[in-house]
Amino acid sequence: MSCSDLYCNSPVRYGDVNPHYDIASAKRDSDISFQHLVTQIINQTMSEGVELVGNVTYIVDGDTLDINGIRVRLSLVDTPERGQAGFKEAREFVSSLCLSKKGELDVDDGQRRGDRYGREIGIVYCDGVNLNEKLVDEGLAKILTDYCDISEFSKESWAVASCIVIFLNFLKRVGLLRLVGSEQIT
Ligand SMILES: [Ca+2]
Repeated sequence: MSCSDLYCNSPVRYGDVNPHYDIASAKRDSDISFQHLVTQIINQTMSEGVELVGNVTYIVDGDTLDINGIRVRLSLVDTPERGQAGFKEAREFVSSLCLSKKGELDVDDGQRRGDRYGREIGIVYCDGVNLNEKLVDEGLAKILTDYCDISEFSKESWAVASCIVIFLNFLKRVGLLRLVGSEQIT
């Protein structure tokens, strides 16, 4: 956001709507077009995007890393734990893609309170590459379906196929879906 924008010196948090924002006076007092104003307001009220940008300082394992020393757990993906097959491969893949590079975190709005370890949860982009998606595409991670019902990212292309199965099974359990007879959807 440049300093020609209306919120430049505003205390308003990214993603909030400025309560002092007056469209009429702003339009009168500036040469910003009405369409520009509408676009700004829409952008301000949409789901928050990247909220943390920094250097990837440490790789814990395939699904956990530090950005500027802040521990981040990747949303919806699960890589092998230490001692399990695939642990080393996943960790090394994340190291090569992310370590000492630019890391951006889009916090999962559905898991904004973090997890029981106090970690932030979200999608991490390493030099612009969606790490969550990349791990799934490379076969290094599976979708952690436990959080499909609350995650902001359940409908992302890399997660939806696994998450939709959970959703359909839920509908079936509660009797709202009988399309597949008595067979379990897998
Ligand atoms: Ca978000």
